[in-house]
Formats: sequence, C-alpha cells, structure tokens
Amino acid sequence: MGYHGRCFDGCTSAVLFTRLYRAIGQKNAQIEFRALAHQKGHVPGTAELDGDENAILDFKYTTSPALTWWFDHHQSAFANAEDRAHFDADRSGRKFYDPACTSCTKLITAVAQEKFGIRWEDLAELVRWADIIDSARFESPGVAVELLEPALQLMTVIEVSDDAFCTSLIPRLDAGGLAVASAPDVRARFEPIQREHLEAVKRVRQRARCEGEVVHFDLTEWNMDGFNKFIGYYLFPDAAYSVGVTASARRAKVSVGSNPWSPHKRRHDISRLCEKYGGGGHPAVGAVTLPGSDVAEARRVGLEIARTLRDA
Ligand SMILES: [Mn+2]
Repeated sequence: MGYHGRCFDGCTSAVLFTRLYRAIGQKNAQIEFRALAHQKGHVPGTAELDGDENAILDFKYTTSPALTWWFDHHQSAFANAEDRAHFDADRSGRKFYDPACTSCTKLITAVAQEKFGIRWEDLAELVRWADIIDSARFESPGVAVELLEPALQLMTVIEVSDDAFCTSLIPRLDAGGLAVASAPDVRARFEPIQREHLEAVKRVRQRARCEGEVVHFDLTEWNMDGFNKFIGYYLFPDAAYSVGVTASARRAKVSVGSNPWSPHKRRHDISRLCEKYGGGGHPAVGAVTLPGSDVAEARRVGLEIARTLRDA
C-alpha cells in the first residue's frame, strides 16, 4: 500500500483503508506500507506496486495495471489528460477521486459508508482532525500556532519524521487513535520541534511590523529554514497578508501568505505574485526560494512584495 508520506492525511488514509480492506474480505492479508513522496514528473510504477493487490492513497494516479485500489483528492492527481481518461474509463469500482473533498481521509470515510456500509466510530476524532489539518481549516490562529491539540502535535511529528517512523504509526493510530500523541517516543520527537517553534514565535514577535494589513518580518539574522505560516496572523489578527524572509546555508526564502481568518476578501493571487520573482505556490500561499547566498536579494524581494500587497 502506497500512501502520501510525511502527511497526516496520508497516514490516516492508510489506517482507514487497512480497515476497509480487511472488512470487505481480505481479513488476513499481509499488508506492507510504503510512504510516497512527490518528485517532479514521477508517477508510482512497478517498483512501488509489487503486491498481489496494490493501493495508492492520497497520492497521484498511475495507469499501471498493477494498481488495484486508488483514493485521492488532489487537484494535481493526474500527470496528464491521458491518465485522466484512463481513470474515467476504469470500471473496477475500486478507484475513487474527488477534488472537492477536503481530505483523502474524508473520501475513504464516505466511500466506506456509502458503498460498503461501514463506519468506524472509534476513529471519528482522528478523521475529523485529518480533515481540518489537510484543508488548514483551523478554528483560530491560536489553534494552529500554539499546537496544544494532540492531533497537531502528531501532525508536527509526522511532517518531519522519516518514512519508517510514519509507517510504524499506522497500526498504532489504528489501535489507539489520537492517544498515540502522548506516547513517549512521539513526545520525544515533538518536544525539540516545539522548542524551536516557540523560539520562532519569539523572533517573529521581535521583528514583525504590521502596516496597511501586511505583516512583514525579516528573520535572516538567524539560521532558519522556515516557520509556521500562521504566526503572523496569531500576533496580528487584523493582518490580511504575511511576508516573512528567512535564510539558511541552503536557501534564502520569502514566504508569502494570506490570512485565512481575515474577514476581508483576498485581493491578490499570491502564486502569480511569487512567479514574478521565480517562485510559485497557490492563490492563497506561495514562496520565492533563492540560493543561500542571496540574502540581500531575498530581503529586497520581501519588501517589494509587502509593498505590492499594501498598495492595491
Ligand atoms: Mn491529502
């Protein structure tokens, strides 16, 4: 079974599909899990699909005849129109795609219920959080930044852990749901990340200025590769946009986002704006990445983007 690696929704999808697969007949099947990572131009092929039956969850479609089951909700699920047509022609009843679905977890839950009449009451909280996380629909910036919820602590650990650890969490989530977050080995991974994260919040608090609904901060004096993208709105709830600049040996980066809790409608396409500087992203969030030596240029781009967002 291939699942989207280092992703809370991917891991939870693996938990649910395992239950579904066993419930509909393959009670004693031996299941192997494989974390899949996005690589440009790569679709899972024969190397990944070496079981008697093969499932791919929360990850790109493949036309390989070895694919038996498939669930995904990503806009970018198909590499090209031929792959899409291949899926549309499929009559197996075992491949499911819904780009309107906010998580793959939710899609599997819906299919299990509607097609197979199966519900998993004990996993309701896990499912609910997987959906909140994958669609970034947190109740408030505080929920997203303070990381007090067990689900968000697990998410944090999953996003930085190796494939073997993520895979080892799948049976544990199946057995214990979100309670896994309080296991000593998960705590031991979470605590150092939390310390670093709290340090980042402190640095943003020191450096951030909010002007004309744009919060801007320059963190290049520290060696940092990134930060929680909601910190700006946590500190400045009235901000509509956030522009943060970081630098490490590897890269200098301008991270740009719009406040999902803002009452105002977003007026800019952030991916377009970032593309002007060689970056990219989504309409609501994007980034410009430069070589680690280009700190001055990253600072300049950050200021210019902040100005553009303020002006229009
Ligand atoms: Mn997903």
